[in-house]
Amino acid sequence: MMTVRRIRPDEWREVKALRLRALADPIANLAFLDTLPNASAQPDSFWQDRARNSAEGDDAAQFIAVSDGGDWAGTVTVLRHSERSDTGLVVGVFVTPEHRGSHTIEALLEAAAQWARGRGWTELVLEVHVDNGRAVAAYERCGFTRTGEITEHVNGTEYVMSRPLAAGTTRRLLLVNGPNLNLLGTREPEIYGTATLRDVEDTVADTAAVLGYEVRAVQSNHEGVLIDAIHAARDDCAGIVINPGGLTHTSVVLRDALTGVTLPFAEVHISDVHAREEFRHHSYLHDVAAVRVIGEGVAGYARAVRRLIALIP
Ligand code: CA2
Repeated sequence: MMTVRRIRPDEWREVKALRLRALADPIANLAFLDTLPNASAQPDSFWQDRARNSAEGDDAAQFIAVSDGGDWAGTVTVLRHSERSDTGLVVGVFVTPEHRGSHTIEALLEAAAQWARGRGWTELVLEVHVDNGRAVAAYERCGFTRTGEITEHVNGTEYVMSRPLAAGTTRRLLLVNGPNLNLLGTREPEIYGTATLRDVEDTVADTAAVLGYEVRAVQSNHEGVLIDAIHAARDDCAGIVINPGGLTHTSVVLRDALTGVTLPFAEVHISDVHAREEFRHHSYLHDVAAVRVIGEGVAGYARAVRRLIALIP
């Protein structure tokens, strides 16, 4: 299994290592306008700036595929096109030889497409060397077609390929926080940490946005309000991330609502419920949740979002 995510600003060493690997690769280096000696000579500040911009910027995003073993299997970067404001330019595509042919490129380009769509862009374009038939075939599998244009670069002739990004396809998740979670960050920091509900909602929205999803967030201390929000999700959401709070251990009604709407959902608990009182060990959702993240603090919400989205077709 491969996880695709945007890079983090502090990952400049890994960004550099993967880039140098790409430039050293005899096939992949056809694709790059840079050279290994030039990239190797760049100071740390170059890689630090590059990682920061593509981790946090609105005009650039670098995605990586991370294998189960934790190694970086591939990367794709999307930049705002310098001449067409509604277009993303895909650059820096590289998959390590050991991960080629395992749908890594599809997953990376899908993440890039979703991010670009989230920016309101309507098209992705890229350039691919005419001698790189394998890459042309991979891009075609990912929905790119040749536009008929060709460009000339120092490393030879390239085809221009483009892929439309259908409008109005931004997908949405419902984030549900149950009773008492409005108190997050104000009490019991030794159990729940210091992040507030607002922090949780922001983290979930940011994580989902990278993958092209919007989030509608609801918190309520009233079971019926939560049930109504879950029912409404049927109309416009692709999945649900829920921390049901104490209702986890008591509510058949909540379970019925979640199974009734037939959306995949992720059950999140900030604390390690299994290490706490006996009555917290049982969850009415444990056998129907598509994803469960327990005891990873507030960061567990972001992981739940990524795992849930990976399951949505
Ligand atoms: O660990 C979790 O996320 C829980 O779902 C939180 C629930 C608890 O009943 C579950 O057993 C585990 C409680 C949420 C109450 O949140 C508070 C946060 C700060 C201060 C007081 C309550």
